[in-house]
Amino acid sequence: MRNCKNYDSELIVPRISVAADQLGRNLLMLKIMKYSSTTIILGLLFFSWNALAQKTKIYHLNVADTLVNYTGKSRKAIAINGSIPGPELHFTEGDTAEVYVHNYLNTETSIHWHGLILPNRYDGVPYLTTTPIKAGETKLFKFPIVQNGTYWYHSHTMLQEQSGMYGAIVIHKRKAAAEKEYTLLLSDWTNEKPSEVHRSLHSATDWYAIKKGSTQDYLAAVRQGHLKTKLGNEWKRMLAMDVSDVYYDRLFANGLPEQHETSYKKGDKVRMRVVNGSSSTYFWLNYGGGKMTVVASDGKDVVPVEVDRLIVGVSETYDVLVSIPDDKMYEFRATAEDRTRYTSVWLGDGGKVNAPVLPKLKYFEGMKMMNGMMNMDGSMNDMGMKMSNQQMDMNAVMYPKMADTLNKDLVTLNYGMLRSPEKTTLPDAPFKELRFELTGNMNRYVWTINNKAVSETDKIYVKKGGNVRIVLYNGTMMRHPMHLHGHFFRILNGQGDYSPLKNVLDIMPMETDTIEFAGTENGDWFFHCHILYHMMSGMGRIFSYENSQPNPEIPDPAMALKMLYKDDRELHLMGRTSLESTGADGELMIVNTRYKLQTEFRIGTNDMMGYESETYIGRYLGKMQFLYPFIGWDYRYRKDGVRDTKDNRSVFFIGIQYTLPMLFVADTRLDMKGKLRFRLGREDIPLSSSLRLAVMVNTDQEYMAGLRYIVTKNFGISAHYDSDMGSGAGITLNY
Ligand SMILES: [Cu+2]
Repeated sequence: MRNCKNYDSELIVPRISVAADQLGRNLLMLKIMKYSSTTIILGLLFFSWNALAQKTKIYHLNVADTLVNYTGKSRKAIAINGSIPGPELHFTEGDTAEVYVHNYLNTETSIHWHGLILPNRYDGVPYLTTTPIKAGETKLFKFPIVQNGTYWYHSHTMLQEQSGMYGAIVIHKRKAAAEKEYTLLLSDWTNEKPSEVHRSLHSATDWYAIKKGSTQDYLAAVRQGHLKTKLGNEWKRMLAMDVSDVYYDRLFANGLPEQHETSYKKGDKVRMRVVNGSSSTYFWLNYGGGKMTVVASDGKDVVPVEVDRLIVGVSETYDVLVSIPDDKMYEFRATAEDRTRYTSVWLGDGGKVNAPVLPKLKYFEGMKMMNGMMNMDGSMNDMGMKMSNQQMDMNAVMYPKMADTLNKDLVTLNYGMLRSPEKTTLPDAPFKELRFELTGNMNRYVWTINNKAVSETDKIYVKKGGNVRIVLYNGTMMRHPMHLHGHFFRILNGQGDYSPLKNVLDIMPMETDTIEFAGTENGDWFFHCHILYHMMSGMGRIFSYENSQPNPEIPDPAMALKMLYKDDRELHLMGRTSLESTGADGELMIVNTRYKLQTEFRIGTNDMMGYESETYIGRYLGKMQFLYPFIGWDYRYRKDGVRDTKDNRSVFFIGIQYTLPMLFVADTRLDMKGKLRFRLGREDIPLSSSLRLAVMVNTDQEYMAGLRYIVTKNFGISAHYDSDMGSGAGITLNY
């Protein structure tokens, strides 16, 4: 397994090849022009200019399964040309890219060229713009390179990106001053299967928070003097707030936790081309050798701005200049926003100079601020509505060092500081105006726009020659890096005619941001959150140009759309069972964006020996999904029981569940015999990092209290007291 930069692809074919027909044409032109020496010189100039300007650059990308071992455990991954990340692709503006993607996987794949302006059919979103590359197939992507800057490529199929299928793209300017540069592709790695990560996020486990030490439990609240904050938070029906969803085992700089580039000397200036190729990790960048000068974002130049730190959203790219002040080794550090890990590149040679360490987050401070901004219905109050362009980092209350007067002068980049060196005003054309509220529900891991997943909406039609303006409001508690394919948009950030151009907008919780772009293309283009698990949950929209030419890659558009909709229609399975001295109980659930099918069972082992089961299906309603009406079937048998009482019954029922303040669920149900039952309960009250309390009481005068100590993701020790079965202890398994 090789890491770091890898040029295998270029060993297979010549790195540069002037197209044969082009060469022929130039020679012919020379023959015609041989009559005067001036013409010959002009002809030669034309020849060389032409050859220079129209290089066809060929790459071969071999996508194949591989085994990696980053943590002492062997794991499956996907490599391109044998490496993770894949090879760094270099082009010069004006080249023609000719990339052959060979799929050696036994499943289909795709490659999306993130940030590149190219014909729709090569954009690489499977089924939407490009036919997926079937197992064993090769696909040619051939398109002109019409821009310069730092970009990247990655699979757009399912969760393949998380398995390592990404690489950097560097497009050089035609006339670029010589400079030292280093491409830094950041990524995240989990030892779990990406599909298991996705499933876990949709099941009601907070295992990743336990691993990260961010459960924000009651014990921690009491210890840190924040019991009132915690109670206020649960009163408003919020779960623990976190800045990231997934626990990662490693973070990588070009495929390794640490890189060294010792060739730089005192006085050197280096352009760091930073690509955030992670699936769901935001990175803070800081540097041990002084200030960083931001000179480009998402491939587009910006007026240089000096900062001490900046955050790179998932899928964003930034070019920053750093200098090597002495004959030492300086740390360029990328720290996960949740601060659980970091990865570094050491620049220069000599004694080590560390970048500043970012201390742990003070979650309860963030929670307190969130409490102040949240209404009871899960919406945000006026306090938050005025924020935009990363200018007020509400997470800053969680940064311990920000409180220090010593650090007051630290300059943190925000979007308001990005200014295009050239005017970016749009053509004089009518605007189509859209309002997107980013919506989501952390409890059920549902991520949507205007409370609708991709599969619940139609394409949004836009006119070629017209402009599109989108006002986005983030009503969720997480940031979302919203990416538009095939276009650059301007962020209206107060820079007027010089508003910066980007293809990713990182929008923080409660912010309102406005972007706009010119309708210059054809076909269908995806706009989505680039956090992989948010995208797969449906947080996106499709822009479709009216009267587009048919896309030869998509012969059956209706079927293709169905395939695309499959992503967020996925069903997730989860289950839990407790095996205790008094009996066994458990539940099995199948869920998707709106529906839940659940079955619960209890089997007793004592004198009250009997069993019961409840199976029901329902649909979650409303943006926050606090309401859940359902229909179901209740079966209960007790050896000594009397028929048609609470002890022996077999009935259909209808009911409704409602999530109350403090996250208690009120359950009211009416069975076909006219009996009304009411139940109040809550599972998973986080007493400490690993200890959970469950309580339940109902109108049949049954009650229950249980404790569960979480040992591993799938295993816990549990004990409970139950009005029917008495007290028992045992183990709990969950899936
Ligand atoms: Cu998102």
